[in-house]
Amino acid sequence: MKISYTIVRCFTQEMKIFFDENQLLHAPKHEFTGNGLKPYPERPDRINWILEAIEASKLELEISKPEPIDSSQPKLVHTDEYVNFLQKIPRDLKEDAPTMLLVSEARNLPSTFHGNLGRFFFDPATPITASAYTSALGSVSSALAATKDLESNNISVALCRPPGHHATRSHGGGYCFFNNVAIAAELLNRQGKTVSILDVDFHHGNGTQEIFYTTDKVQYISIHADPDSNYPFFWGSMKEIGSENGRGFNLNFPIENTCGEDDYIEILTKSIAELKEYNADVVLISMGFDTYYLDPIAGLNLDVGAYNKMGELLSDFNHIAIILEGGYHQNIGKCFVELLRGLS
Ligand code: Q9C
Ligand code: ZN
Repeated sequence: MKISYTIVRCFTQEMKIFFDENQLLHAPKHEFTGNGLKPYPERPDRINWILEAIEASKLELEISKPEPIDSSQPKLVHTDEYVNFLQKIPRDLKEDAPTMLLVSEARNLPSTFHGNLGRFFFDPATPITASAYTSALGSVSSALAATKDLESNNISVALCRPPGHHATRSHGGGYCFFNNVAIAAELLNRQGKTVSILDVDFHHGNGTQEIFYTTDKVQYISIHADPDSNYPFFWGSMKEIGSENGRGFNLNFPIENTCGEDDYIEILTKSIAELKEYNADVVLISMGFDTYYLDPIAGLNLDVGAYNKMGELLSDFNHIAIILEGGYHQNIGKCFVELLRGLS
């Protein structure tokens, strides 16, 4: 037991953080919120906040550029027509979002980009820019590089931005285009490995849940704010346990918005017991920091110390990759550093 603990520590020293500069290109200005336009919270600055905090910390970490990928990787989980649509975003597009969502069968398929947006997004609050495809592909490449790195290291990190866990097979939404964690899990499955995904973003990862709903090769566990009153509303209840072969391999833990750190850690501890029982070859963490108490769009009552505890609890696992999802306050840098300290 002592030995494996020492190994984890020693690998932590060589922990690699993957990030591609293309991920910074997608920078919409506004988000439609239902009661007006607000500044877009999912900003490129989020990555800089994290990198600056890592630099200021005394942690020895290596920032690495991932290998470039092409459209065949997102197509491992997304439909060809969705990926092709994003690949063909007009180069002169400034910023756009659907003004109508297709919810029943279309009798006319429009020829324009704007007209088609409503076919490929499930909310009007995910603005698209000319760089969305390039940035989303960069984000996937970071997730894939981090999972590949687990062949030689115990822990790795992918600074994914744009995030991914809301993206379904055929639709973007919730600031997400390609489901980074799902693409990584699918690739691992195809290599014969089982995967657990623990999603600790404030919001339920509806995309990830749906992609693996009928398989027992990926266990999906999510702790998130109760969808009865929080985005994404239509998914995330405890009743959603998976179906067919996947029955019992989907676990949702909805929590009250007022939930404090002790309650949160208790549910996290329960989730970790479930992960241990499933005993996957690889554990992927959909890591959201929008549970932080100052988060501008969400927020539970977690302070920086909670992320240190989270890291400590997760340091028990042998092949674990941290995949960034949400978190919109400047202090996500500090939260990230605490998570890494806990893991090491
Ligand atoms: N007033 C992620 O954290 N809008 N996506 C919520 C809140 C959408 C969040 C509005 C939130 C999506 C990855
Ligand atoms: Zn979120």
